[in-house]
Amino acid sequence: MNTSTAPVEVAGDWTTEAVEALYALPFNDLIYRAASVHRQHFDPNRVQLSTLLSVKTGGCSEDCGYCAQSARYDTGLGRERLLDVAEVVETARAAKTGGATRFCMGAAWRGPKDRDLDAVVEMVREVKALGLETCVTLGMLRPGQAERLKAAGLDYYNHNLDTGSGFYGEVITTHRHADRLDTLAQVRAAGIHVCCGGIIGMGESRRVRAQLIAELASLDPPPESVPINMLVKIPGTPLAAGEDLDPLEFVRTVACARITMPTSHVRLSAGRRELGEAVQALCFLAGANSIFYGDRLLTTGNPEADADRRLFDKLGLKPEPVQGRRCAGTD
Ligand code: SAM
Ligand code: DTB
Ligand code: SF4
Repeated sequence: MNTSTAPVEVAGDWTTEAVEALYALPFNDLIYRAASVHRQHFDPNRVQLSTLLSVKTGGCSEDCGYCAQSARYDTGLGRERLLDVAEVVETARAAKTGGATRFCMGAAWRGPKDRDLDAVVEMVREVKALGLETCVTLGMLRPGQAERLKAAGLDYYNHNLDTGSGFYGEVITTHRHADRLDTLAQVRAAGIHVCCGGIIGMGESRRVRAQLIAELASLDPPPESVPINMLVKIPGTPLAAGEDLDPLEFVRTVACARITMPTSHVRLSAGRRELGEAVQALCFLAGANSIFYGDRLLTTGNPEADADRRLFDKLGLKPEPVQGRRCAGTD
């Protein structure tokens, strides 16, 4: 008997209160609902694989309290140059050989200068030519920049809301939540798919987590790709000393993302090493259907590809082919 009286899927705008009510469901009811929604829109045994590369590491002007790459904190990372296009293309080719279908290039910038964008445009063009989906995360965009990226063949732009708008100023003071929305609007207007999610475990309340999910789900349309990151504590950053979040709260967050954004790919992102296999398995059950694949994220470690292949074998999961979604959708 299904003891949950609420409907299995609710369309339309999500309020913080409605998402809080999902979080408050008994765990089994929440996971059951999320798994049911997942099966309506996707093959539940397919997972999309994205590989990340930091193409410009460190020395960022912004003060994001979680970030290893902010120049304001002594995290032991120096400022590196922008990688050469050839170096990036080699790494992308290896990622494709390893089984990734999307290649995501990250830069530690507040936003790209037009000169920097020339090189990134070339990277996008060449990575796309390998037959990979392309994604970049470069910070805030200025008018015209999204169009240049689109013309080069960019499929996705990653720009996270990171946390609920009510908590944003506690974590970042050098730019505003509204600036993030402005860049997301430019990305949409240029016809690029949106990759937008957030981080949990930064000392925020459950209400803030519910606000983040509600704000993501209320983007119109919701992001095609939703990375859910567990904070990776970086020594030297203001958030390094906070308390650990219960991993089951991470699973609940994945489930809430799945229910509120039924046709989006929900990506189990930073923090997988710390979550372990059993919690990751619960996340896949709760509707996560994408991961970062490869032994590095941007500056920190990720499970080895071999370990992920063994986990997939244990769970009977298969990598998703490019554009492998089962039902018609927006991405
Ligand atoms: N500078 C660009 C920006 O801020 O959008 C792109 C790079 S930034 C590192 C990309 C995302 O990585 C952030 O929005 C955040 O969600 C995630 N991230 C960064 N550091 C993290 C950490 N220590 N733990 C979890 N997620 C993190
Ligand atoms: C996202 O949401 N998570 C990725 C990607 N988008 C760019 C980055 C995670 C970074 C984790 C910390 C690090 O490696 O520096
Ligand atoms: Fe890190 Fe991006 Fe913030 Fe810069 S803007 S400190 S790279 S999260």
